Amino acid sequence: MSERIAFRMKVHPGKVAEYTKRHDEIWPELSQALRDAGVSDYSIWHDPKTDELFATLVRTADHTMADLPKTEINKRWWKFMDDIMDYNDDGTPHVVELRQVFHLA
Ligand code: RM4
Repeated sequence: MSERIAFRMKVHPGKVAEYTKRHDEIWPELSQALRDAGVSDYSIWHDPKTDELFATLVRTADHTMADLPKTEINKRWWKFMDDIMDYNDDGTPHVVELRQVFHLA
């Protein structure tokens, strides 16, 4: 069993090229940590009009995504990314969770 989720994040104006580059060169340890947490089929799309990022991913029923922020690798990645994305005051990326309203299987 698995589920697909979707959420929005935001990149700073003029920073999408850098954002894309960093993801093209994503740290293998971070990809591994995501996979180990039960995440797959993760993609992020950019809206050039608003600089919003639209992400979808699939996660297993027994995923451990909630534990990811506690891992060293995730902490390092979020620190690395904090100059080009919108963040909350607590040092986590600003994420808006989205609700699925339609699905054609
Ligand atoms: C994003 C952001 C997310 C992370 C992806 C891989 O820019 O940091 O939290 O899951 O990168």
